[in-house]
Parts: sequence; structure tokens; C-alpha cells
Amino acid sequence: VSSVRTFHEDVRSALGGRHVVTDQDLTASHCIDWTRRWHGSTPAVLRPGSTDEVAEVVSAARRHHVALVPQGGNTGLVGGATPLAGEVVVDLRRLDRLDPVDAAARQVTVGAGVPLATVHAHVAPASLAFAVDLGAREQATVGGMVATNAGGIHVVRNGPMRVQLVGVEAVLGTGQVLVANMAGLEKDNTGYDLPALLCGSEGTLGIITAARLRLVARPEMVAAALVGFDSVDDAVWAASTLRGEPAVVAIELMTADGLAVVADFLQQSVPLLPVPAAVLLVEAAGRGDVTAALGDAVAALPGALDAAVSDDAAGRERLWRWREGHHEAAAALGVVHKADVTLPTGALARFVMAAPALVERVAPGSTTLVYGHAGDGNVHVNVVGPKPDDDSVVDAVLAAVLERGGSVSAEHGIGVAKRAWLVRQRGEVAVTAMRGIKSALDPDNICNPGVLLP
Ligand code: FAD
Ligand code: 2HG
Ligand code: ZN
Repeated sequence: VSSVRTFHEDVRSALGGRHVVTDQDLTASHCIDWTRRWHGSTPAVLRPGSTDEVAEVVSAARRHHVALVPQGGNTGLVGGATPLAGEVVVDLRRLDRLDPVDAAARQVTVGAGVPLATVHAHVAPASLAFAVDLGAREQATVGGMVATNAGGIHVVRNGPMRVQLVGVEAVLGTGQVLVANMAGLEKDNTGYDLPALLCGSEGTLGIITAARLRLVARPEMVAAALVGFDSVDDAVWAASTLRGEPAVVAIELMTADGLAVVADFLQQSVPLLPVPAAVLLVEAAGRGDVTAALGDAVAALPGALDAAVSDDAAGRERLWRWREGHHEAAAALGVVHKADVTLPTGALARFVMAAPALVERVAPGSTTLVYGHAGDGNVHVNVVGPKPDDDSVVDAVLAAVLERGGSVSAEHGIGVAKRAWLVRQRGEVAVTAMRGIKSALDPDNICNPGVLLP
């Protein structure tokens, strides 16, 4: 207790009392995750406003043996930002630096606390765009997205966060400030790729304070289509074909069962009637007539039935609502158990079709939605029914994924939810290497000690 009190005194003098929040009414929202599956408690939420202040926090934590949980927008879906063992929360949202866009380099440097939507808005006037986009865009921060190597809806064209990350600034678990390629060199072949290492480290190696991000051309035209198919097989086959179309930037899969749940939630009818067995939401973007390019690509797909197409912003948003409504519609039914998985291309359709029956065997009477980023072989199995602390359904789904040669985490990370699966996924040698990296960069195990490594 006295050690924690001394830690509090140190951080109060580093951050000022206003940014050491101990009032439980104010810390409560930091202690529960988005899914409501993970609940913790914390003696304090720290709100550093600069890289130096983050370094002071980490150094004080080392001195006093205090464990830290970094937190951005708290939209993570694997419990990685929840203080489950009473850790101190470090809220990074005051790191809101927004440097001018470097149009010549097609890069921008931003603070870790900047929300994704702010990055999008910041680079748009320079006719540039940030390639990563995801449903939690208003809250998810750049630091959290780097820490989880977030994916989202455009991975099929531009890759995940790791591909967009040119450089990183971070306070390591040692308290030292690491500056890795923040000058944004496109080529720098001098040893280990530290930005790539920190990307996906889930707060276990240190605290990301800023990122140098790659930008892409802002598309002049965007068009989206909901395309119906008689079978999941046809839809998945179509997704593979569409990956070869240069203008296609998103290929998202939904099934009739999931759409029925969303239709109830939205109190609307699916725009394709009768509702097909499987639906792809396909988005095309670029210069020239992308609507025509999208129409031609869709018309050439074997098995495509009806399509609803839109190229104005409001119409596209209406189509996307059917896809982005899935997690909200599921959450409205209760606490959602989530398995975020990738399958080898050839195994995806069969898995999507098998998942609901697999869930029904383990937890009869549950509601199951299977949807996701078909272009990446990544689907999200959302199950409502089992008690919040019952892992049996997710375990059964993950076991089925491993049997089929897939991954137990495609884009959300391991967090606390999937720690038990890491060795089975990656093997002892890889996990031992990860432990070695962890102990080199965070020797006192103060950075998210409960996360990622079993
Ligand atoms: P948090 O939830 O605060 O933290 C996530 C992890 O990162 C934790 O382990 C935390 O300790 C660590 N962390 C946070 N900030 C830092 C930092 N500065 N330094 C070091 N570690 C840090 N994810 C996808 O990949 N693709 C999607 O399509 C997608 N869609 C989503 C849609 C919705 C509606 C929701 C709620 C979530 C979605 N997510 C998606 C998950 C989530 O948005 C991402 O994981 C996002 O990257 C988390 O960002 P955050 O700032 O909220 O991080
Ligand atoms: C998405 O693609 C997100 O919508 C969230 O990754 C998925 O909530 C989920 O399971
Ligand atoms: Zn996703």
C-alpha cells in the first residue's frame, strides 16, 4: 500500500493532480470493456499529455513495481485494455498531436491518442487518405490500432495497420523513449524492424506515443454494392475473384441468419428480396467511373443474383449499415462471445457453413452470426446465449479453426481472451522467443502483464 501511495505522489508531481484520476465514478468506464465480458478495477487512471510524461509514468511504475494497462479508445474486443488485476490504467488520449500532412512523402505523424476518424479528416484536404478503416472509427485511437495491428475493411486492398506504419515513437517498459524511423524513410535496412515489432504487441512491450503513418491517394469516386448469392460457396468463390479487381477495396460477407438479426434490430427489410443465403458487400474506389467498373465486376460473377448499388455517400452508408449493424444487433441481444478467426481460402466457405451447427452442439439455443472480411479469409463468429464467463463456445470454434489450418486471431489480437491459445497457434519456440523479447524490453513486467503471453 505504501509503495502505491508513493507511486501516486510521483505521478501526481509528474502529471499534475488533475490528470491522476482516482474518483471511482470517473474511473469506472475504464474498468469494463466494450463487450462487457471483462470487468476490472483500478486505483487510478493516469492521463499523461506528452511523451516525457509517459516516460515519467513508466519510470515511476518501475521504481514502485506498479503494473500498467495502456488504454486508448477502449474499443478492443479481447479484454486487453481492462485492468483485471487492479492495474493502473494509462489513458493515452491526451497524446493528440496532429502534424501537418507531408504530401511529398505521403505520410503523416500523429499522436497515439488521436481517433481514427480524426486521422481520416485531417489528411483529406491534402487529397490523401489513411487506408485503415473500421466500425469503431470515432473512438479507436492510432495507439490502440498500432498496438493491436488492427485490420478492418480495407485490408484486402491495402493491408493492416502494420503495412501503414512507417515509424513509431514509444516508451519501452524500461522507461526509455524509442524513436524508430519517425523521419519516415521508405527504405532503412538496418537491423530489426522495431515499428513492426511494436505493432501487434498489445501494450506488452511499452506504450506507443506517436506513429508515422503511410497515406494513399484519396479516391475520387466510391461505389458500393450488396450482392446476393444462393450459397456461401458461391459468395466465397466470388470474393476470391473480386480480389483480382484493382478497383475493389472491400469485400465483406454476411449470411441470411445474420441479416435476419440485423433486420430485426434496424426494423427494416434487407434490400435484397427474397433474402439470399449469402451476401457480399463490395466496395470499389478510385478515379473514373468506378460504379461501372463495380457493376461489370459483379455482373461477371458466377452465381451472383440480385444487387443493390449506390455511389452517393448516404446510399453507401445505408448499404454499410447492414454490415456494420452486425455487432450492434448482436450486442442488443446480450453479452456476445466473439471468435475472430482466419481460415485458409479453400476452407473458408465450409467453415462459415459449419459454424452455426458447431455452436448449436455446444450451446443449444444460442444465436449465431457469422460475418466478416471475406476477402481476407477472416470471419467473426458472434454468439449470444452462453453466460458471460462461459468460454466453451469460443473454445470449440477456435479448436475447429486450428484443425482447419487457420488462426485463432485474425485482427483483434490475443488480449486476455485467447492467451491459452497462443502456444497451440504459434508453438513453443515462437512463444519462447516472444518471452525473450518481452523481458528485454519490459524487464520488470509492468506493461500489460496479464495480456498476450500465457
Ligand atoms: P484499446 O481498446 O484502448 O486497447 C487495445 C489494446 O491496445 C490493449 O491491449 C491496450 O492495452 C493496447 N493499447 C492501447 N493504446 C496503446 C498505446 N498507446 N500503446 C500501447 N498499447 C496500447 N478491430 C479490427 O482489427 N478490425 C475491425 O474491423 C474492427 N472493428 C471494430 C468495430 C467495433 C464497433 C468495435 C467496438 C471494435 C472494432 N475493432 C476492430 C476492435 C478495435 O476497434 C481495435 O482493436 C482498435 O485497434 C482498438 O483501439 P483502441 O484505441 O480502442 O484500443
Ligand atoms: C468487424 O469487422 C469488427 O465488424 C468487429 O472486427 C467484429 O464484433 C466483432 O466480432
Ligand atoms: Zn473485423
